Amino acid sequence: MSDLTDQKAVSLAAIDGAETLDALEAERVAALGKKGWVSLALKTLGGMSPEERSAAAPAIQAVRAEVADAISAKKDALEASVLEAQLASETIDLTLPAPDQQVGSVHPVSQVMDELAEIFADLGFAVATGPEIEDDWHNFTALNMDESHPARAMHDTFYFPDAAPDGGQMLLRTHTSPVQIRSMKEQGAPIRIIAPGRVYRSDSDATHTPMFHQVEGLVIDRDIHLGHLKWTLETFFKAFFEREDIELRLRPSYFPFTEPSVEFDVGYANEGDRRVVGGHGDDDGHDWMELGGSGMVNPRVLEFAGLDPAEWQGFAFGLGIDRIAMLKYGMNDLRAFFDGDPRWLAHYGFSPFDQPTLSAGVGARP
Ligand code: FA5
Repeated sequence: MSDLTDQKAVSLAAIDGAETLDALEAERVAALGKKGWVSLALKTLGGMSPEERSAAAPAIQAVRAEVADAISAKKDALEASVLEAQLASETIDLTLPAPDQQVGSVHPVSQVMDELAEIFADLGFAVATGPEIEDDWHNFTALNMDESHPARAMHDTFYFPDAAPDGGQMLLRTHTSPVQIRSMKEQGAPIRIIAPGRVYRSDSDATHTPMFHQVEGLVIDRDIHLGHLKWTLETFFKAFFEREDIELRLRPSYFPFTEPSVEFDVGYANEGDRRVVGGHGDDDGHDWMELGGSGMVNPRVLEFAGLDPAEWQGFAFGLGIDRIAMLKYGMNDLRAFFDGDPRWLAHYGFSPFDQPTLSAGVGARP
């Protein structure tokens, strides 16, 4: 028994002197492990008579409990000192600026699409979509441009070798106007939609790119006239540019799918190399910029789309989204929009957290 007392004293001293968790673990194995001295002492109980065992067991169990308690207390103390050392060495300076976080930015075209959807939603317009790979019939024929129509030449585009379901050609759509046909065929009348999206033409200079964006507008009802068109466009541009002094000029024009047809221009001032929207285009230092085409939907188009022109009429418009983005946010070369240069996007992009809302003003603050 005195052996046990000696071993206990040695072991408790070693536990107390352990400087690391590893050293403490070694002491635990030496005492309480399978071949540790406490375990061996417990094994000797097996060879004793019941009387001897009940006399010896309490002392051995007491030693075991004392050693186990000492190990657990030392473990807590060592862990606490490790934590303290860590806290002392890893100080946090709360006065330092926060590290830069890489947040992506919203492309101006996406931003402007969100802005216009917000404004037109307020005017009661739903958003419609159509395929970018379109068939000849929806892109041209149903819009009153038959195969020999010269207006097709102005929409030179990219054709696919595969035939369309009706035997015609498949092509990259040249405008968003085919969505007019698809929406009228699907929904019938009355109808009030906008259709923003990508369109393609073989065009390339500072104000024309082979891929660009348009938004189509279509209103079909029983008593719609050009006055509604002008009010809708003017109301839209005032909300979009967040200015009351927007002057819109409607110019007679020609589109096969509208009759009468008008192009609409907006007045702007040249300030340095920037064009600032607002004012009358004929005033000093001002000019007009064409933003899109429009008109009353041609009765032949209504017939192609399955509507009776004796009952229904309406207006349609199409405008260049990239153009109005340039005008609102001050870019001067359209080609840079689609170069994919991250520096351009860092400069002109918008915060993804800046959602356009009518109540806060639809415009993003770069
Ligand atoms: C059309 O595409 C007609 N579908 C618009 C329309 C719709 C008229 C409904 C009547 C009724 P246009 O080809 O003019 O029209 O193009 C409309 C606008 O798209 C132009 O005013 C211009 O803002 C923009 N646009 C045209 N070509 C390009 C291009 N290559 N790059 C960038 N923007 C372009």
